[in-house]
Amino acid sequence: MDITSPVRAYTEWDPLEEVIVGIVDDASFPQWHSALEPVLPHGQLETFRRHGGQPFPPEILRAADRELTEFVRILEGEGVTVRRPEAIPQRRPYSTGAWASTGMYAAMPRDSLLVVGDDIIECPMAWRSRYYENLAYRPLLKEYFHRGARWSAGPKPELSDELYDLSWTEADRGEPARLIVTEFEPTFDAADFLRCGRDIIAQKSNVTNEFGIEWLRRHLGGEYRVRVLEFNDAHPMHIDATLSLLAPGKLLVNPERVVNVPKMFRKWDILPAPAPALPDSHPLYMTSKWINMNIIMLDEKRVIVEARDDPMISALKGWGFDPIPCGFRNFNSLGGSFHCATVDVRRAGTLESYLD
Ligand code: ABU
Repeated sequence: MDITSPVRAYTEWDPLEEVIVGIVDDASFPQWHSALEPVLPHGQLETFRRHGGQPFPPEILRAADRELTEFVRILEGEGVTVRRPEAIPQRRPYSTGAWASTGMYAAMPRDSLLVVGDDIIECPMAWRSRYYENLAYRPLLKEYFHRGARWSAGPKPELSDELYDLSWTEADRGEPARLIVTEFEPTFDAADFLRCGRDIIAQKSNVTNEFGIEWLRRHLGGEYRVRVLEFNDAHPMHIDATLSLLAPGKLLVNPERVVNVPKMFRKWDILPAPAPALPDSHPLYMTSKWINMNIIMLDEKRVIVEARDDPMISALKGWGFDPIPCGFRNFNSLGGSFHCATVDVRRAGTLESYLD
């Protein structure tokens, strides 16, 4: 392990030193594709069919951009170095020969880049609209590599029709979730993984298959245990509105999705997230309201929370944390919150075990 590497993170809570924060430049509805259907809120399917390949509403993007500026100001004020991706055109068509698409955004680095130890991994993402998303981060990746980081990438996926269950329908009540991705090739999004020292907590989802998890397991090698959990979530895509690792021994859980707390956390305090405060009228194009759980720890105490989420702020204070409010509701409309909008580049700390 190169301790001088500019990339180094073992947990979700060690003191945050450097972070990439996403941008909303050119952010656009992804072109319609069957892979979207299982994860979009029901009321949004028609919006995506109609507006695929067009920009998100400009007033939302302007307001989200202002929120990001404030988020960056807060992070820097707390002593964190903030880096930003490069704006790349998102509506320029591209094709592999087998299919064509346009892009989406570089707003959610947590989805496309996974940091484990000193390795920064470009994820083989399952959505065609995200095929080239990592180009926005390439200047940073090259710089981190030159300064001593390890830089890896999952096998570039083909994203041909064989990857998708084109006959996908909702699971019947009580059945496990049906996933749209097949095992044709490895795919995963970084946001389906959480770092807990030597344990990497993972879930299978509509973008992360077993093949992708196995690729990551072998890539990481014997120092880490990749442990796959299943939740009560009929439309899984990303684990970070289901579990949040707040500190050693403190786990925030989505009370609807985590019906039985996994045994590995039996010695931890289990903190059920308060019900989301977002009103029904607030547009959420690509996420559930449980995005209220998508917070980022600056260390074992300081945590950035949506400014109007009073129930979450009170709950965190009551559990001994120091919440720092930041308005982020417009950014939430694009499908994420503070955890999604960031990727931890470096956190102080060493590789330890926290779970049985
Ligand atoms: N990464 C966002 C997850 C949103 C959700 O599970 O509702």
